[in-house]
Amino acid sequence: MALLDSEKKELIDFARDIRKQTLLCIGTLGVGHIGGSLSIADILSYLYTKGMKVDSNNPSWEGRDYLVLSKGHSGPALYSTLALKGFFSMDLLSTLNKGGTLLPSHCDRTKTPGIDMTTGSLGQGLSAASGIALAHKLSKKPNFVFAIIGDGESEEGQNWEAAMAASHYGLDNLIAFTDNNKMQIDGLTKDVLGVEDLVAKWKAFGWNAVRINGHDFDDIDRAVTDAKRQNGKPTMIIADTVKGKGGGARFENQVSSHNAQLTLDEAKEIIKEALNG
Ligand SMILES: Cc1ncc(C[n+]2csc(CCOP(=O)(O)OP(=O)(O)O)c2C)c(N)n1
Ligand SMILES: [Mg+2]
Repeated sequence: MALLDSEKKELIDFARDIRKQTLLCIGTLGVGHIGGSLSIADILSYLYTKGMKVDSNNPSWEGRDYLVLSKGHSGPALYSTLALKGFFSMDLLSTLNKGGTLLPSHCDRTKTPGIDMTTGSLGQGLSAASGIALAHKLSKKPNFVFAIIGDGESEEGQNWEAAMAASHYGLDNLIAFTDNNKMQIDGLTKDVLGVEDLVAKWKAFGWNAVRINGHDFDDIDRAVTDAKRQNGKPTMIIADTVKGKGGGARFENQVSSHNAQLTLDEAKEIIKEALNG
């Protein structure tokens, strides 16, 4: 069933709030991974509003769905999502990556309520997500495990070992996204080490694979709904996204947005101009 207009409005508003808080917390610190955080804001908005079963009052609830943010450098977007949903106080966002913080620049499951896996060393998250999914399958538990990897991250060979294992074990409770923003730390992915055709590659590894617009909530909803109905196959959703989406001309579709300097005043200016306040 298609999304209702009211649901879509909620998702759009929440994604804008995620982008706002991401810019504010990185602006407070002065530097951070802006591009890859802003590109997943719509996916996070969907997952934490509709896609995943979670309980902000009980982040380690056993019945929850899991998220492994394998591209752990995008932590600021996930922290903003979790704070806005009440997993922890909004005040914590201004402590991003400062001494003693619960919000390190890359995700750490031992520090932050709602973070399911420690990530940041690219290439490992899909293996962790596969392990969590296999454990739940063996225990006949209904939880879904979500993962988000980067297009540049897809160059890491360990992803393809995870791909084989997840398909071998028939992990239909594993739903992964590739945040396909076509850029990585120091260039265009196609120039550094091309990874396409991603849909053909994941299908060849035995996965259900589909390509969507990662900023279109109908597309995201259809792909996740279909993934949850799969029988015997994990799903990879190749989400075409724009790096730095919502960050204005300075950050949108710019390789230099990957890890960039930003003052709090500049963040507020971008929020006014690119995100309508
Ligand atoms: C194993 C490993 N090598 C290098 C890095 C440094 N690094 C951090 S982000 C990044 C680029 C990743 O590109 P992509 O996966 O496309 O991320 P996004 O565009 O979403 O930011 C690199 C090389 C790392 N974190 N881990
Ligand atoms: Mg990328």
